[in-house]
Amino acid sequence: MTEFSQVDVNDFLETSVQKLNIYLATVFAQNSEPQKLFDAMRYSLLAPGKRLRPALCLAVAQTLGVAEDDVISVAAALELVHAYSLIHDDLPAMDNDDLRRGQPTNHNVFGEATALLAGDGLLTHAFTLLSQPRSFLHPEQQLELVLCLAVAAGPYGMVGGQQADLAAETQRPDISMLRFIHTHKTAALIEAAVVMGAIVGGATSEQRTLLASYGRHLGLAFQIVDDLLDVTATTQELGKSAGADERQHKMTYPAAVGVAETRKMADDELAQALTSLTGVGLHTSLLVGLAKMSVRRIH
Ligand code: GRG
Repeated sequence: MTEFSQVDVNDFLETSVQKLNIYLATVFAQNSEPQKLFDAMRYSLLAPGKRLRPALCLAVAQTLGVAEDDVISVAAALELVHAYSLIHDDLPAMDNDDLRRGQPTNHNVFGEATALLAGDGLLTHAFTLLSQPRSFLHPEQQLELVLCLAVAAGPYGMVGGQQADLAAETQRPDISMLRFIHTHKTAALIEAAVVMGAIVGGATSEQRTLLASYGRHLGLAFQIVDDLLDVTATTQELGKSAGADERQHKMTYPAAVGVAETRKMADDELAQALTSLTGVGLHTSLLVGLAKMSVRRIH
């Protein structure tokens, strides 16, 4: 296994995103019916996202010596769940956003009913991808992958975090509530991405615990930076409406403690993510590079 420099991390991301995009384009067979539903799913799934969650899954699997072809369907399942969450998050009943990934939101193009169904279709199809027989995965591993993703995406993870986020809109800033929201709404799926790479790679339970901690802290840092960028970046840079958190009275760290303190909190989560990697007994420079990049991002 190789050590990765910063340039190699960029190369890894570029190559992975390209391969993921090619794979994602094949997830739904051409000419599937009803056409409007498949168009709506593809519209959001293939829109230019950062592909952080599947890239992390690929990176952990690669760090454990797994060939990319043996993990790409697992990585893709994570992106399907993420795309579903974005479609539903943008709905009028949720954040009511008009722009996502630089293009009009799903419900603005296909209507609310189809956007709901497109989200449902992406979520359920993720589990089809995970449970289809695969020669390179043991059925027990597949069951673990299904369980890991279901827990992370469901009421004990992302959906629970989203409910808490909605409830917090009318409440005064509260740091422990913010941590609950970030841990569930965002970090749960990012942690799952890392753990799923570890499951495919046959990591030991000690390695899995350390990698899970890396993923959780990286996920927390990622959401803190997301809140910061909402205040500091432009709509064009973000590909979604800047300043939306303030308009929607969201509970965020910049609103609670200011920009400078929030930046320190992101750096602290990054440091904890990196500390988790020490002792994992693997060449972790790719994972270190990806964590640093996710926190120093500008969109
Ligand atoms: C069940 C009706 C129903 C809705 C669920 C669970 C849910 C809706 C929404 C999840 C919450 C959510 C969207 C969290 C935000 C996480 C986040 C920072 C998203 C943006 O991720 P990026 O920056 O986006 O990785 P790209 O577009 O680059 O993939």
